[in-house]
Amino acid sequence: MKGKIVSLLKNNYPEYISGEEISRILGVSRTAVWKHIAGLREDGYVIESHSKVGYRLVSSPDRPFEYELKKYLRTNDAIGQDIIYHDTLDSTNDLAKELAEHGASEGTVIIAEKQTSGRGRLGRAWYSPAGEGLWFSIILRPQISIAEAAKITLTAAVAVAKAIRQSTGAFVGIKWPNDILLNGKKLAGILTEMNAEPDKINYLIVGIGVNVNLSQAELPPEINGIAVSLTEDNKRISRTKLLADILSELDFLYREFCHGRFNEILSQWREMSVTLNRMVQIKGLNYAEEGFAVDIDESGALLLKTKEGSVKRIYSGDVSLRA
Ligand code: BT5
Repeated sequence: MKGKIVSLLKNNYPEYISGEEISRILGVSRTAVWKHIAGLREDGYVIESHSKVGYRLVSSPDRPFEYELKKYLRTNDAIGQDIIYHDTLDSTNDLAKELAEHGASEGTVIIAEKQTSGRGRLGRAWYSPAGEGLWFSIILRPQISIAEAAKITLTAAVAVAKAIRQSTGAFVGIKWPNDILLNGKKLAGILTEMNAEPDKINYLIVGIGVNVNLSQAELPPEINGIAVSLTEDNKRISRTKLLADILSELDFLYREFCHGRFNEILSQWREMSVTLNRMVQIKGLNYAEEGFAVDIDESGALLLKTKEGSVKRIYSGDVSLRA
């Protein structure tokens, strides 16, 4: 209902629309209209009201509510059909898992304005303050084996990097396997988690965090030197529009993936990679390797040429780029 009221207000802008007319068009009582207007004001919409003429929208908050997001989405099928928005969540991946367990459909998107226990890989913390970033998860149910799951992370990385480049002009690159970098610092991260049986995946949760309007000064000391945001000054970027662009791109690429066109995605990944063709150091849970990053293979593994001259396939780990 809130979305319908916002639409009416926007369509009538700059004119006023009376409470009576809203209640007639939407088939609800005037008291209900009044309550929804009060709710919208709490959400950050600035709505003028005058007893004789009714309501007029003055400004909208940049918050990715379902009804704001859907106006920009260009997804045909799955992704973004169902959008669940919360002010605060522990982690969007956790709610996504819970919903996936209860049968939520493929493409359901869970968004939080703020996360209190946002997670990275291996239980690392992901800083997710209110109002300035995009913290969201997508439920996918691809018909693939566990071994192929890494391809989804690569697909998501291409979608995020492409959408950011196209929508903001920021020349971001992808660092294997899951980082989006801007000027050598981390702008976005992807956490893919899954529920699987030996021969099939039941569901995948792709969690994505993007720093959009965070100021460098407010980044906690432990990430101040390594993290970056798309904009830090007064020029704010619309999170709603950027999220819609990312979801639209992911929807397109995911369909390409499902139609067996992963090679095409892989070549886009290579084009945007900042990892390939240079010396890197890789740290895993119980190993460290240094070498030349030659390529990634079609399963998403990094091919590392070691000093000894052998080429090793690396399936997971943290990469540091060497000069
Ligand atoms: C990642 O892990 O990069 C995956 C991050 C995924 C976050 C999203 S937000 C929505 C969804 N819900 C969740 O709970 N998570 C996902 P990893 O490669 O392990 O990187 C984690 C490291 O990045 C941390 O140890 C910090 O050093 C750094 N870091 C933490 N917060 C950051 C931020 N906001 N921006 C940049 N770097 C950050």
